[in-house]
Amino acid sequence: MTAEERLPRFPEGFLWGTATAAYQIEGAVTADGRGPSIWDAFCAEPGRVKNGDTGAVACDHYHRWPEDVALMAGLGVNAYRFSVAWPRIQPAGRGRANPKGLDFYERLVDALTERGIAPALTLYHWDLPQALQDGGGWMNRDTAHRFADYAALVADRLGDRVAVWITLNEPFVHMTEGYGLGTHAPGQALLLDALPAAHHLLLGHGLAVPVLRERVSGQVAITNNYSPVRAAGGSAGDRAAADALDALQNRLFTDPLLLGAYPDLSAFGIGPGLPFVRDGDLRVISAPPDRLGVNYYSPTMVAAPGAGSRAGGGPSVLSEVGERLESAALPFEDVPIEGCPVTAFGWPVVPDGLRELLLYLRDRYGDALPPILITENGCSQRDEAGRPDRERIEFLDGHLRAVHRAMEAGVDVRGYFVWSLLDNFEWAEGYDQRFGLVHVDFATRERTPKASYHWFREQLRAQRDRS
Ligand code: PNW
Repeated sequence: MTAEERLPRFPEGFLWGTATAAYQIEGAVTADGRGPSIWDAFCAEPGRVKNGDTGAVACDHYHRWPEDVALMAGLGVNAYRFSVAWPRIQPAGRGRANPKGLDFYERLVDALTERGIAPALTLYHWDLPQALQDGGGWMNRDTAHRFADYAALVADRLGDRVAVWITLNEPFVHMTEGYGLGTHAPGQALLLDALPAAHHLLLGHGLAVPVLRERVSGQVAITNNYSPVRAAGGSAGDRAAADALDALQNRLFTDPLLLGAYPDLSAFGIGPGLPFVRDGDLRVISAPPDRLGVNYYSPTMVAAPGAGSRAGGGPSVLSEVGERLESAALPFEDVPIEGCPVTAFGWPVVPDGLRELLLYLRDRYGDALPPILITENGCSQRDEAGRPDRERIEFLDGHLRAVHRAMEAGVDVRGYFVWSLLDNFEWAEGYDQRFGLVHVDFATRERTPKASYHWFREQLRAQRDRS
C-alpha cells in the first residue's frame, strides 16, 4: 500500500469494527426455544420479500459464529456491532428469560473479548416477537414497557462485559417501512398515521436507559439513520421542502432525544399537539445518551412539490409515502442526485455527504450532542464472486476520509463500523443485495473474504503501525 492509499491517521482508541444484525445473519429460527418474530411472519407471506427469500438459514451464523469471530480477528478490528434477537430471549415477548438464548450471546461476547474485540450490542434491530405484534406491536404503548423489561434481562446477564449498549437500530426506517409503507415487517401501511410507533419506539429507548444504567458498565447509545437533505434549487419553496423532509427524516428521532421536543411537523399536517404523547414522556426520552450511533448511506435532494415531475426512486423512503398519498399531501418531492456513481441499490455515492451530516449534527445539537459512533456505512453490490470489489473499497475509502475531515473540523467521532461483515439477508431485497466484506455462498454458507476485506485489514494494520 502506498502512502497515498493509506488513510489518514485516526486517534488512539478509535473503534474500528464491522456490523451485523441478528435476523440478517443468524438463521436457526427455531433453535433453543427461539420464538417467532415479525420477520419470520413477514417472509412467510408471498410477495413480500424478493425471490421469496427468508432469514430461516441466512448465514447460519448461529452455528458458524466461531468462524465469523475468527474472520474478524483476522481482519484486525477492535470492535464488533451485532444485535440480540429479542425472541431468543423472550420467545413470547414477555416473562422470564430463555437461558439458552442468553447463553448464545454470552458465548459470542466472551469469544470476542478473548480476541480483543469490544462488543457493541444492539438490543433491537427490528425483530419484534410476533406475540407483541399480535397486541399491536409498536403502535401499542405497552410495547415500550416490554422493551425495557427485555433490556433488563440482557443487561443482567451481560452488563459487565459489553462496551456499548445500543437500544434501537434506525427507528425511523422501522417506523416508515414497517408501519408506514408495509415494505418491511410487520407490513402495515398506515402512512403518516404510523407516527405513534415513532413515539413508542423513543419511549422504549427512554425507559430502557435507566434500566441499563443500573446494570451495565459500558456506554448507552441509540442508533439513528440520517440522510442530509439538499434543496434542488435556491428558491424559498425548495428550501421549505428540504426543511420539511429534514424534520421528518433527520430530526423526528433526534430532537426529542437531545432537545426534549418534537420538531415542527406542521408541513405534514401533523400537530402541534400529538395525542399519543403523555406528560413526562419527553423527560424520559431525553435522558442524555453516552453516544449517538449514526448510520449513513447517502444524501437526499428535494424540490418544492409540483416543481417538476415526481422522480421518486431515490434513497428517501418517504418519496414512496408521497407516491401513495394524494400527490399534494407531501410538502416536497424527490429529485435524483446525478453525476456520481450509484450502488447496486441505486443509492448515490456521496462520501462528502457524511462530513456534511456530521457538521450538521454538531451545529444543530451543539453541547447536547454526545460523541458519535458511525454504527453503519457501506456499499451494496450484486454477486461479485471472483471479482475484486473495487467499488466497495472506493466507497469505504471515500467515507473514512470524509469522517476524518469532519473530525479535523472538530466533530467528536469515536468509531466506525462497516456495514457489513458478511453478505446477508438484506430485508425486502432478500439475498440480492450484498454488503459484506466477506462473500457468502448461500448454497454452501462458505465464507470468502473479498478484496475489500484485505484492503480494510491493511488499513487497520497501517493505523496500528503508526500508533
Ligand atoms: C440499514 N433508506 O437500513 C439497516 O440498519 C441494515 O439492517 C441494512 O442492512 C442496511 O441499512 C442496508 O440497507 C436502511 O432507505 C434501510 O435510506 C433503508 C434506508 C437506510 C438504511
